[in-house]
Amino acid sequence: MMRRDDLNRRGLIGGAATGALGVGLAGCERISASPQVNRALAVGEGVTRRAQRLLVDRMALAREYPPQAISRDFRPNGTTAPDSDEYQALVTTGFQDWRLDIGGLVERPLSLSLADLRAAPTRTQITRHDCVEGWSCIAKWRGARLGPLLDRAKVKREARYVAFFCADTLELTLDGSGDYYETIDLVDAYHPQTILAYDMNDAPLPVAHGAPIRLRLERQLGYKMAKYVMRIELIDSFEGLGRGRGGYWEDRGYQWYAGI
Ligand SMILES: Nc1nc2c(c(=O)[nH]1)N[C@H]1C(S)=C(S)[C@@H](COP(=O)(O)O)O[C@H]1N2
Ligand SMILES: [Mo]
Repeated sequence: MMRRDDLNRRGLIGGAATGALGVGLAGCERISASPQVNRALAVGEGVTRRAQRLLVDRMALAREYPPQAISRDFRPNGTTAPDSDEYQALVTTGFQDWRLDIGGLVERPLSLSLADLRAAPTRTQITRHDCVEGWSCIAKWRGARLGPLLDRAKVKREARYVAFFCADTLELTLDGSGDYYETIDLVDAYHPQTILAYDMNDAPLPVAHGAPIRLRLERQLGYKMAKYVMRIELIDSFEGLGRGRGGYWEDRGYQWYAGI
């Protein structure tokens, strides 16, 4: 039976990413994906139908809701106000001096302002946020789609994951392993609903929910959706980050792939 691990070994998940995937996937919008994904979806390339189905499933859209479903009070969780002087200074100036750096295994590192992000290809979605602690809230998110940004940065072939580094430290440790970070693979990075959200319910993202931007990754649990993202890096392994398991909560025992 073909499992996610097999896909990984075959290099279908977590490969380098450029190019565009054609139309016609059930329930999907036009998706730009990695050459590996494109190849896997093409017929007669030696990839089993089950592997194709797994990939198509990974790319299916999360459920979206009508405006009436939006939660009156969306519960903030984890860090609700990073306390570093650096972050406080950014808040004071309305994030005017904030830049999102996209680097690592890319040919063209980017440094983007909020205005740059607002001018980038965008998506708006009303989705449900599920926290591993057992609560859910629905909100409307608007943000820059991650895929086109990665295309702009030109992801190198050897890249397998996208790492998000946040402004907050959730646990004070000597080695910095208490800093919040997350990693996702390139299939998720290129999913059409994967956005760097700068608006929540038609207003700028509040500090409690991750200002100036937070990741929305609608097929996975809440802890994957890094708030206060300061820097993005394309990497080939997450062993060297934190305690090596791919994220702040993963380092403390949670699953790396938190599919819902
Ligand atoms: N930087 C950062 N991102 C984070 C967290 C955090 O503490 N710090 N908490 C995570 C968890 S467990 C959840 S459920 C959501 C909470 O998002 P919310 O505050 O918008 O509800 O953010 C996730 N992303
Ligand atoms: Mo959570």
